[in-house]
Amino acid sequence: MTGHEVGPTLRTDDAGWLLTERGWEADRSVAVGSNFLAGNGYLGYRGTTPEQGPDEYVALVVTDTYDCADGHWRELTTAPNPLFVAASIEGTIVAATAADEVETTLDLRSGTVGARIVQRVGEATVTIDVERFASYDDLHVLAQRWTLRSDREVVVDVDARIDDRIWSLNGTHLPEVRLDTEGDVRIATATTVDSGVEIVTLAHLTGPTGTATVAAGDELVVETAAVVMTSNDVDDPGPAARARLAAAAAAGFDALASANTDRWREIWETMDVVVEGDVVDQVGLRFSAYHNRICTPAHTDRLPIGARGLSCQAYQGAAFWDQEVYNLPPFLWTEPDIARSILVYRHLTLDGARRKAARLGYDGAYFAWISGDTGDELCPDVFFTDVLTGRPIRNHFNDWQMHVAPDVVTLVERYVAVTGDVDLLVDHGAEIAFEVARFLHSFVRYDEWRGVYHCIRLLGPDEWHENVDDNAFTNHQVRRALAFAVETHERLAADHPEALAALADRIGLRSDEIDGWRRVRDRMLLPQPDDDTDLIEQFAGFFELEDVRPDDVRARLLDPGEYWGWPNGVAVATQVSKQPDVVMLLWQQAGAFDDDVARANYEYYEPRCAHGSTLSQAAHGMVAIRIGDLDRALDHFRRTALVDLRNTAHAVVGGTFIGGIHTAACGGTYQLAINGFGGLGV
Ligand code: IFM
Repeated sequence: MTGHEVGPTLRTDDAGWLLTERGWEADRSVAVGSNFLAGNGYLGYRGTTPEQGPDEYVALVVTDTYDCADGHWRELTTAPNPLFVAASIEGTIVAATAADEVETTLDLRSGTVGARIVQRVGEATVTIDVERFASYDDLHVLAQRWTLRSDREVVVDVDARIDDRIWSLNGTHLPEVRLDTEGDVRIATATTVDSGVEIVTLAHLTGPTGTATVAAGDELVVETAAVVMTSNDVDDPGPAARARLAAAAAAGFDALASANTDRWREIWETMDVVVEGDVVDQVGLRFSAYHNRICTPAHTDRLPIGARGLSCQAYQGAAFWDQEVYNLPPFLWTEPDIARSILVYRHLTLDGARRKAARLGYDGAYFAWISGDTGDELCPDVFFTDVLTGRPIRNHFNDWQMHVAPDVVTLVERYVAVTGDVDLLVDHGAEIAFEVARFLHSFVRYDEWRGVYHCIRLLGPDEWHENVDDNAFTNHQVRRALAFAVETHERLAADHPEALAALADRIGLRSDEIDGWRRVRDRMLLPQPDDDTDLIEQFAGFFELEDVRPDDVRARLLDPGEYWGWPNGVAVATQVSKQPDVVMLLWQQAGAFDDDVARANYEYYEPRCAHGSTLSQAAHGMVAIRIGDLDRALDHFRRTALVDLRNTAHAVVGGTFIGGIHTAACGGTYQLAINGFGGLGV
């Protein structure tokens, strides 16, 4: 196999643009389908081959189709598959799972996914080549060209249609799929079971279906132009989708491909970062940039970036803090309008955050840990199962992991600082900052004895330690968000008094509230480096926990699938963290601590971190760069850039499927390249 080795079955070309996966292994199919995703922020089509189905995790994930089925979680819906094409010869299906050779490719320059299947059928050697992309020129369009050749004459049964067998993670969202045919157009119409979103999937097929004789050396070509539209796009998606399909079909595959390539060329003009050195680093970086772009619904400010993008339904197609801390910052430098629309999304979903705050007894807006189209909390009470007892584990991600609220405010602050876009602050950011400040003010607890405010009973970034007090990262972020809210109030009072008055009127903001924010800002307990060791304690009492390393606690597992965290996991009574926490603080608030503090804490906490989240390596890499440890920084970069390509994250934890593209790792990789090695700063 030519090219440079990325993984045992994966290569890249000399230029670092093309990825090639050899073979089809059932145990890599979750990862390969995600890695070779064709997408455009509106839809994602997994990197499977055209004859495959639910067993191989074929999925067309469509944004803005949140639905709750069979009493499970609210998640995005997977649509009927318009790109299904299967060939049988003498009763034998030509299929990746049965082939002698299979190759899947991704050309990152144009987001074009390719596949080659070579299979001996009787005396003949049959080759199928596939090219497919999700158009950036028309986000509703998918196009595929399927070409069959044989070295001997064969009689082929071609089955090309919309496949209504749908892989869905949590229940059946489309219980009835109506299939119709109008001339060359196949139509699938279905409505989500709970949310009532109508999804129309159309396929225009060019080429033979049924039985065809292919002479040796001849080609049999099936081209599919497909369109997906939903009733969240337009009131009546059927006619709108037909009009788009007519245009796409008239243009044909080559014209659609060249329009898509043109759009990608424009994107890469600003997004590409050239690595002088290792081509595997280069392709890892481009792969990350590609996925960070296609997971982002840049066409709208109504929708979030999912933690797994549109690569599957895991994590419900919804945003975590990952969105602001990992996915958004790259766009500050490349396409600031996209960064802006992500923040506008948070503004538009403030009501959901207000509902969460009110439900839990707080003021203001408490952003959801898992946030979909409305901003209401999507995170279920139970995420994992105790594999030893079979009992559900009640985690408190949804009610205690409150740093997400100040984290969003931090990005409003950074966005305005980098872009100078004060309009965003006036029209959207101020309301976010004020409502979060209200929430924080109602969340903190005053200790009269010491004269300080505490944050108690929460989760910091390290999710294995729940129910902790005064988490250093959180307390510092809370203070920063309050300071920003106060500054924003002062700035608007000075420069935009009318806008401030209108906003204050609308949200009923009183001047004594600002005094309250100032008071908490000035008296917030802020864990500081120890005078002797420079160490910052992760949370109150952390240093009293057992001081062991990840390998020590791993050795205590009774079952490899055990959940390590709260309440009874092996890490809970130890200093072993799932992911960076103090190190996260040193990244996000780099200016607040000097290099000696950064070094001491990196050296202490990194060996105690299990890197049990794909968010982990990028944060460590950023701090390693800061302290000048470039070797370790490069190691962190490679681990984050290649986590999906090498499939080194666990696909199932505590009984929960969490496969898909780790989009935070993608954004983190890009930040390591430009903010870290590239020197642009945090
Ligand atoms: O937001 C993260 C969290 O920090 C760790 N678990 C996965 C989430 C989604 O990526």
